[in-house]
Amino acid sequence: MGVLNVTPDSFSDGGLHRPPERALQRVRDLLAAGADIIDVGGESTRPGAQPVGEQEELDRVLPVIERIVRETPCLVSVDSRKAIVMDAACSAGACLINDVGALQAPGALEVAVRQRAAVCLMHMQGEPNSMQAAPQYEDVTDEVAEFLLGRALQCLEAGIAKDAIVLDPGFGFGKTLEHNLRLLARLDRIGALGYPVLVGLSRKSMIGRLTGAPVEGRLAGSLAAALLAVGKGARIVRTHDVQETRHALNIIKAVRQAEQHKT
Ligand code: HH2
Repeated sequence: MGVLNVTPDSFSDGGLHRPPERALQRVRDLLAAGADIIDVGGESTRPGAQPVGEQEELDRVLPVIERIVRETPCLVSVDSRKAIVMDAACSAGACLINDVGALQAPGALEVAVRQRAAVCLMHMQGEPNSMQAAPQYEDVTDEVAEFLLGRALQCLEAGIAKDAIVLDPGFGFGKTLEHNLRLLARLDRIGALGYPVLVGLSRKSMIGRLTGAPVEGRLAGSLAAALLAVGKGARIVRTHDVQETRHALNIIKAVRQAEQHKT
């Protein structure tokens, strides 16, 4: 999953892809680099981010989604917490709702059902503008797993198909470095819930903390984290660096295939 933020303030690509023409070029580059899904976001959820109004978010994402759907063959995901944005994005052709709020906002679940969209349910403790202040858990993996399972069951009850649900532990969303590491170490526990797992580790501050690198120097750390996550069962990797991630994943794929041919 390649990231396309059409925001002025995203932590790593803010302001880069705002005019639709530039966003389209970015999409073409991401597809050529091997992305299967493009995740379009119009509101930054980085720690401390300020919320964006509905109309502003719609104005940011809709023209881009419309053009991607019209002009490229890719699957579009909309990264939003607002029901009205999810609805308009799906009507414009997005097929996956990626919600860091796990469809808890009023009307969000109903939109996903009505639009027959696939959904990515992410765990977050608190809200982006305050979530990193003092995150606390008894056992982060158990709590995240319990939350995600509960949300998945709500989706099933509402009529979303089981194979249209993806779970994401939400690295960096209301979690300390230790929480993130613990979650990554025990990611197989999230996979054991029976749904595909998506991870978003790309360039995040946990990588910066472990390497000392600024945002633009976090590629190697991000790749290592992505490979670890896939080794522990992650099925979708959300990344800003599609080509490099695809290359790294090719190695895992080849080794897995070799494992099956025991000659
Ligand atoms: N992380 C970000 C945004 N959306 N969605 C999912 N499912 N999982 C994630 O880990 C995730 C996400 C934050 O990264 P980014 O979009 O690059 O930054 P910003 O929120 O500043 O736009």
